[in-house]
This record gives sequence, C-alpha cells and structure tokens, in this order.
Amino acid sequence: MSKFRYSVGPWNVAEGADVYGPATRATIAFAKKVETFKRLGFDAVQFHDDDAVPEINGKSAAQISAKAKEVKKLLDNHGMAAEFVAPRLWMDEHCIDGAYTSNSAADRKYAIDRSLKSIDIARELGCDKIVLWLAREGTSCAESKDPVVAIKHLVEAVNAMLSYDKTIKILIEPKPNEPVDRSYCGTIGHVMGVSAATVDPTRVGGLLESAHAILAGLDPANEIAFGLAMGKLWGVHLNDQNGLKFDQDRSFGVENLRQGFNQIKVLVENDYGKNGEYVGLDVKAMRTTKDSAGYEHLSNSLTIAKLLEEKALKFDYGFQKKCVAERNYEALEMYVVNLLLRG
Ligand code: 3MF
Ligand code: MG
Repeated sequence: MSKFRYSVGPWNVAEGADVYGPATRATIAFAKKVETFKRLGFDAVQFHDDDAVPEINGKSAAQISAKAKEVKKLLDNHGMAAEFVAPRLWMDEHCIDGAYTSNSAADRKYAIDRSLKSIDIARELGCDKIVLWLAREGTSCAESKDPVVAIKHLVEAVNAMLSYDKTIKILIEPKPNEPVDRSYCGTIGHVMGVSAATVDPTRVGGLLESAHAILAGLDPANEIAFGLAMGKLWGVHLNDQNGLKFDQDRSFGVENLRQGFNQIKVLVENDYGKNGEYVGLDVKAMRTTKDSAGYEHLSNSLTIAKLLEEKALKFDYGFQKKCVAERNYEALEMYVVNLLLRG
C-alpha cells in the first residue's frame, strides 16, 4: 500500500504526434480518461486551464465558471480531485515571444489576465494550486530581451496572482530549455529565488520534474531535496529522460532505476504528501505505442514508483550508518545495487 496519492494530466494520454510526424493513436475523450485514471489508481487530475475550459479567450467570466463547474461535477462523479491548474500560455498567439517576460506590454498583460482566469478555474475545481511551467520565458536570441528586466517582470506577474487571490499557492515548474534555448528559471534554486523576491514567499513554491532536472545536468533527487529543505516542494512530476536530448517524458524509472529510487527515497524520508501534496506523473507514451496500450506508460510508471517505494522502506539505515562511519562507500553503493536487483 503506497503512502502517496498520485495525480496525472489529460495530456499524459496523447495521440503520439511529434515535431516530425503526425498522430499515431486515436483521441480519447476527457471523461473517458478521467474514468480510466481512477481505475488505474490515481486520485487527482492535473489541468491546463483550457483542459478544463476550452477556448478561454472567447468566454466571459460567467461562461468560464459554468464550464469549470461542469468539470468539477465530472470529477466528483468519479471520486477524483483537481490538483492544480496551469495556464497554457505557450500555445497562445499573444505569447509567441514569451508571456510574463514578453517585450510587449500588451502581451504581458494578456498573460497575467489569463493567469487570473486560471485562478478562477482552480477555485471552481476546488483546488488552491496554480502551476507555472514557464515554457517561453527566456530567449532563443540572447540579445532580444533584457534578462534583468524580464526576470523582474516574472516576479511582478507572480505578485499579481498573489494579490488577486489571498490564499492561492503558486508552484513554479523549472526547466532549463525547450521550447526556448535559454530559460530564465531553470532549476529549483531559481524558483526559490523568484519566491523570495515576491510579496508573499510563503505562497510561492516549486514543482520539480525529473526530466527537467536531468536536462539541467542535475540530479532530480537532489533538486527534490532542495525544495523539501526549503519547505517549498508542493508538487513533483516524476518521469525519466535518457540524458541531454529533447524532453522525453519517459516512464518513471525506465532509464535510470537508481536515480528513480533516490527520488522516491527522499520523498519517503521526508514524508512528502503530509500536507496533501500529490506525486504527479508527467509521462508520455512512446510514439510507437498502439491504441490498445495507450495507458501502459502510466500503469508502468505507477508500478515502478510503488516497487521503488517498497525498496525505500526496506533500506537498511543501520548498514548505511556503518558504511558512512567507515567511509566505505563502495560497500554502500553495492548494497543499493543489490537492493534494487536482488531485493
Ligand atoms: C513540459 C511539462 C508540461 C508541464 C505542464 C504543467 C506538458 O515539459 O512538463 O507538461 O508539466 O504543462 O504545467
Ligand atoms: Mg511537467
């Protein structure tokens, strides 16, 4: 029995299109996804704003609220919660050159207004978390933005959200690159810096995604640990990544089992989830996957996470202490490999 509650987004069951080729699987309706998530053992759904309320730009506040209420009912019917809402700014025509950090004041205003709508949607869905994946906040042409001014604009945007709703929590999901070459907020340390600069640092924390940490050349378990040490790790996106390539969103643990183990271990050791946090999976099916196996990356990731949790609970801290006292890290490392391979 896992001590964690798990969450997933509708985008994690996708059609398999990539930048070089079209979809390979059929589209599945949102309601069907929610039903299947529940059956697989998930407790909550993660949302982009337009997963909950499609075509937000053309809708009035009343229309947004009515649509969000419908979605809340659907969640309730399946016994599922909403974990967070994330404004999907990177898809909009106003945010071609960034959202909060765009050079255009009108586009920055659009980004903030839309983020406030995401807060309205989150409230209707019964959740108090907004996730900011800062997809286009950075540059591909280094000289095109003043980075100091842009980073200050980012802080101002977060402040606008904090002032709009006095109890909303903002979780920044750092990523060093992709789609932009150079992002302004690449690691959990950057997130803590932004948090400290806002009007209410107690309401600005982080969501750490394994693949994003790996793309930054960092160890995801250590990034998780950093957020935990600051008391500001309010979400995770567990997945995996085969080195410094495009963002792969592989199933959790399939590329680097020991690294996966250490992420679960640090979460278990620090009683992650005690304040209602979920363990989110941000995994993508391989493009080659057939329709019939369109959820297997999710069930596999859940199984792997739970097996690694069992391993973490078996970890022999007495032996670890002895190895540390003797500075025998070869023995400690072999112990971990044996734990993973032999049980
Ligand atoms: C991109 C991501 C995103 C975010 C999601 C929530 C599509 O690398 O990880 O997944 O997690 O948009 O903000
Ligand atoms: Mg993610």
